[in-house]
Amino acid sequence: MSDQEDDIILSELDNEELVQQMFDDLYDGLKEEIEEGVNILLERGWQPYQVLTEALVGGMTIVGKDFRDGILFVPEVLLAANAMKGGMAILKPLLAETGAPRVGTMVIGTVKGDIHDIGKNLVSMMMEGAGFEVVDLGINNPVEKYLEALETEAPDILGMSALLTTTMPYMKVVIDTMIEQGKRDDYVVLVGGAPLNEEFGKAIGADAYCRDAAVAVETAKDFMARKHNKLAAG
Ligand code: B1M
Repeated sequence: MSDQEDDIILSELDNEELVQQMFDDLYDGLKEEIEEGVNILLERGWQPYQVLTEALVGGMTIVGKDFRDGILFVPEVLLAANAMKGGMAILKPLLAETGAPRVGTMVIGTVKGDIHDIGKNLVSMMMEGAGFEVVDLGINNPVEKYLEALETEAPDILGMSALLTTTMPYMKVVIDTMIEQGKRDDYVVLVGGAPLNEEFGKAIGADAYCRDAAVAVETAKDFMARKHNKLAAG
């Protein structure tokens, strides 16, 4: 059979088949196919938020699980995240118009003295994939930069990344400054990076250490659910 005969025409699939196909395409990091799938669903009258949650976030959840379980590795996840970003770029302006609910907002950055950003970028993409608004401060962030972003962006979560044993103590500088300024309890602080561990996270006063991007998403969702339950309980 030729390749052409194997080709799947996305527009000929019914909605359920198309969403399943988009899960596969996201898993395989096929950006153009994901963009096409998103456009087809929108043309069929799907709300942008439904496309985001059912097709993209649904697909990314599978990617996240297989990444956590060691079935997928960083390059594949970056490709999947890139495909997802393609779909999200189409939905972003439409979501802003329709005012779809966001899961929450996170400000994230790599700490001062550290220029590693691959892990942080992966966390950002996975968080966006899970419906969070992410404000990425980039690399080499001094405490002032974090505090300024907390002020201007008013996020639910502050995420910090460090890959060096020499830069990870800087996370404590940021948290201590937040305490000094009476702002610590206004945010959930999540930290991550290869040299960290749970004990370190506790010792510096973070709310949680996240081993990888999938754990970061699960932990962030968990904290948001607790926050909403607290608000609902008054
Ligand atoms: Co650097 N480097 N590096 N490096 N580098 C390491 C970290 C190192 C372990 C290599 C080694 O020696 N074996 C070592 C650190 C040793 C130590 O401190 N104990 C090291 C060193 C020494 C250095 C330099 C000092 C080298 C030199 O110049 N002499 C230098 C430092 C520069 C600086 O930052 N000031 C340096 C430079 C670089 C490059 C620029 C070449 C490049 C970075 C490119 C970039 O990021 N754009 C680089 C790289 C690529 C690495 C390794 C090989 C890979 C890091 C990576 O991207 N991993 C790394 C060795 C290693 O880790 N195996 C190494 C993949 C990434 C997906 O994983 O970042 O762990 P990771 O992120 C994970 C989790 O940790 C977690 O989720 C992510 C996804 O699952 N996570 C978070 C991360 N951040 C999070 C934040 C969260 C939540 C979860 O917030 C909520």
